[in-house]
Amino acid sequence: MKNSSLETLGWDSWFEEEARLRCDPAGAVARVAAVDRDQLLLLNESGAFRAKYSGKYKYEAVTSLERPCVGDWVCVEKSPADQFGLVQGVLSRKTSLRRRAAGEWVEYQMIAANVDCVLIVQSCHYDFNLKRLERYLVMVSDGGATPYVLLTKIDLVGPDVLASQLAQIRRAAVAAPVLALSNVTKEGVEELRSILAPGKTYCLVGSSGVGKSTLINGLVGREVLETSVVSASGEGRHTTVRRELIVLENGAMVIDNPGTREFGVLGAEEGMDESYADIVALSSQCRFRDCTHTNEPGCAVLKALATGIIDAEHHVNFVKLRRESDYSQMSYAEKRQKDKNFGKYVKSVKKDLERD
Ligand SMILES: Nc1nc2c(ncn2[C@@H]2O[C@H](COP(=O)(O)OP(=O)(O)OP(=O)(O)O)[C@@H](O)[C@H]2O)c(=O)[nH]1
Ligand SMILES: [Mg+2]
Ligand SMILES: [Zn+2]
Repeated sequence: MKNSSLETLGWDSWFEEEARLRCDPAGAVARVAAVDRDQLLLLNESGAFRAKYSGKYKYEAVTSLERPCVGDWVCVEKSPADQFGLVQGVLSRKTSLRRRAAGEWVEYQMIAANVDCVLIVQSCHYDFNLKRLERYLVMVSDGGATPYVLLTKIDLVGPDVLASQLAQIRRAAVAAPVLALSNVTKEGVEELRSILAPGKTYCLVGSSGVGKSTLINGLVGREVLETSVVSASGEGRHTTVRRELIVLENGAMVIDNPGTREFGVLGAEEGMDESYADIVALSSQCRFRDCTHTNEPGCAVLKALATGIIDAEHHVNFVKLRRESDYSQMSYAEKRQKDKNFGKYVKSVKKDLERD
C-alpha cells in the first residue's frame, strides 16, 4: 500500500479505494485535525499544515453535513512553496458522529468523522444522568462507532454514590464498557490509557465541565488544552470551543469537544422517561449497522420482539421517535441547506459575470 505512513493516522485500504475514486491521481490526502471557518488544520505523513478550500470545492453545492469536519480525510493539493494547501474534496466517511442542533429548524451537525470509539463522559459529581447517557448511546450507534462510558471525578463522591450509578447503568442493560476515573487522583486513568490503541481515533463527548480536556491533558502529559474550574453546582463554562484531534505518544488519536448541556439525539425529549437501553444494546447484534429494526433480515431487535423479550409497544415507540428525529426531518434539513447553498452559488456566478 502506498502512503504507508498515513496508516498511523488511521489510513487504510478502504480510504485508499475512496481516494482512487475521488482524488486527482497527482493529489495527496490528509486528515482534518481542526476546522476554523474557512481554514483547516491538516495532518499527513510530514506533519501539520494549514489549508483552505479550493474555489471549485466552495462552489459545489455541499450540505453542512458534507463539509469537512474533524477526523475527515480530504484530497488536498499543495506544492512545497505554497503556504496553504487547497482542499479539493472529502472522502466518504466510515463512521460519523452527529448531533441535532437546536433551533427553529431541525438541523444536524457533524461532531466528528471516522471515529472508532466514542467516550461518553459523565461526571459522578452532579452530572450523571441515565436518560442522557442512553441518548448518547443511540447517537453513537447510529453513527457506527463503538461506545464507551466514562465516569469522571470519582474523587468527589463517596463509594456508595459511584456504586449506585454503576448499578443504574447495569440495570439499564448498557452493553458498552464502563470505566470510572479521577483526573485528580489518577485512579482509573491508566486503565483507560491501556484501551487506547495506536492508529485508532477516540472522540470525547459530554457536558461542559466533566473533565474531557483535563483528561486529554493528563494523557498527553502536558497542558495542550485549556481547562477551567466549574461552579459549585458542578456546571462547566464551555471552556473548549473547538474540536481538535490530538495524536498521543502511543499513536492513538483523541478528539476533544466543546461540552454540551443537551444532545438532541432522539429528539431532545427532556421529559422522555422511557428507557430504550435494551433496544440499543440489542442493535449492536443486528446484521446491518444502519438497521432500522423494522424489516431487516438478521435484526436482533425484531428477533427479541418475536420471542417476547421486548414489548411491542416499547418497540413501536422507539421506532416512532427514531423516525421523527432521523429520516424525514433530516432530508428536509438537507434539502433546505442545499437550497441555501444553491442561492449562494447563484450569487457567486452573478458576481463573476458582472466582473467580466
Ligand atoms: N475533582 C476533580 N476535578 C476534575 C476532574 N476532572 C476535571 N476536573 C476539573 O473540572 C474542571 C473542568 O474540567 P475541563 O477539563 O475543563 O472540562 P471539559 O469537559 O473539558 O469542559 P468543556 O471544555 O467546557 O466542555 C477543571 O477545573 C478540572 O480541573 C476530576 O476527575 N476530579
Ligand atoms: Mg474542554
Ligand atoms: Zn435491527
